[in-house]
Amino acid sequence: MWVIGDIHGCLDQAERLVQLIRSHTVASAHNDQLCFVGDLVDRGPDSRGVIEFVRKEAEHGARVVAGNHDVNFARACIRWAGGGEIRERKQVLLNDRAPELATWWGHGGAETIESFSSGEEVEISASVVEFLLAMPLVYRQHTTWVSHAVADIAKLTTAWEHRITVRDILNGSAEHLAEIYTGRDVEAKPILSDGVHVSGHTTVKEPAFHRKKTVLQLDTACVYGGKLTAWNSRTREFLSVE
Ligand SMILES: [Mn+2]
Repeated sequence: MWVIGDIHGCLDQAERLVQLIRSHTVASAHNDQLCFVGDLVDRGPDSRGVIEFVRKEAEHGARVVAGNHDVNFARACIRWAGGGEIRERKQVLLNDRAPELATWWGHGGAETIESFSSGEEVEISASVVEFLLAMPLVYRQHTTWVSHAVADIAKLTTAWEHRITVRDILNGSAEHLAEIYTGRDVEAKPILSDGVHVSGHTTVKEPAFHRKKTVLQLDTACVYGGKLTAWNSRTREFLSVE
């Protein structure tokens, strides 16, 4: 499997990285699954395009887990239309100062709204909202675990076994699992007995292994002028684009 780091609206880098993976795949004759670590949206120029791109890849077998930014965007969508389609004037949405949206506005949410607008009108389809709500927190393939942030293995196991999604987080039934998309303390967690736990969330200059190589941090800050990185759990290769 190829695990891909935080995209944050950087559609160009996402497309080029997946193209690079595809040409690599042709050369290696192995068709490894893609898995995105979440934070598809916010800060970058084309969150809408990134969601479309990842949805298309998902139709062909790619997986994605939810990041804190995806959860924040979903929370706003629920607030504005209860899970249905959103059609509203951009300024009305941008002026919504509800406390539950404060974090999102402070972390690039306005760029996401901009990407869903044409002129002064914003349109977010119900199928986009449903895609966000259905994002799971954890994906596991063999001994590789993927979640947006570093978290206790017991929590990862719970979220995986119960197929916990963003919907469960927002309806309050899984709030105790929020560490899975917000955790940052790599050293505090018990290490896996085998396998690798791959995550994004905390930016690193180069992909960084911790805990006797059982924890990998893959967010190489593409939205801040860094690069977008992918890691292959079978071959342990890295690929990246600037
Ligand atoms: Mn991020």
